[in-house]
Amino acid sequence: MKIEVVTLFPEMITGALRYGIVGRALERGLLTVGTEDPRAYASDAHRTVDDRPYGGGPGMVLKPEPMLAAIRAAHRRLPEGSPRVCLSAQGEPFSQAVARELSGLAGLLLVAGRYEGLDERVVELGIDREISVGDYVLSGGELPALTVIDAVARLLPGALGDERSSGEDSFTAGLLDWPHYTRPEVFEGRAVPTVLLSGNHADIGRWRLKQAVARTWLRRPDLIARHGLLPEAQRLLSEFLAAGAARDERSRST
Ligand code: 9D3
Repeated sequence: MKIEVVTLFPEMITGALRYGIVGRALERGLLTVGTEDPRAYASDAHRTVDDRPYGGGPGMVLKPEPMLAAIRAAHRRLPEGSPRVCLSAQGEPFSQAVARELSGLAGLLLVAGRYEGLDERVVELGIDREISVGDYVLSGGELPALTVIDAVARLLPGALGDERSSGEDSFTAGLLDWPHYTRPEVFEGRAVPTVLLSGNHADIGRWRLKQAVARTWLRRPDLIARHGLLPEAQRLLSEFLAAGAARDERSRST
């Protein structure tokens, strides 16, 4: 897969991609990431890329000429038909489903804005799709672009070791993860749950699924509303809730 990022801060992108799974995917040639700096297309001696907003008000807007020139230059290096995606707080919410969709592409252009963002005519002429990474205010599109690259890269075939798989199994799809433990067996007075030392893999599997379902129910009920629960997960959640009700009943009388 080939990705190009249009950004005023290319080193934010290249610097962050050297590490971990994405770094290895780049080394293995599963992925290439190039950058294009709109400042290279600024026409004046000061290399100006921003200007005051028509209509007044605070903040600056990215000038259209250098921005569209950079988008077109980067897009020409990508396979025909590669979508041009702008990272924007006004975009559709990023999700694992969007990451999966993008990971199937041969090429992807990401445009990171700064200041108040792009001139709307650049969006009309040079952008196919807008993506947001969540409902909070960032200072630019670079960290969102890196988020998209990271989520997409780990889905590319060969990006994870053969031992790991990016696809969740059907039992844990749409659930939060269960708690993890490693040595020592007791740490600062806190013991590892005994079931994990039992060697009984059926019991361990049920315990993990129960933990995952309980956590999801407590922390992210929206995920359960969206994905539903398989009968086995539903049964384990009922057990968890019944144990809680039983505990509440006991503590009421003590
Ligand atoms: C007048 C209000 N503006 C600033 C407080 C709005 C605004 C402009 C530019 C808000 C954020 C930004 C920069 N953000 C992004 O480029 C961005 C973003 C984000 O802020 N949140 C979530 N996802 C994204 S994707 C790109």
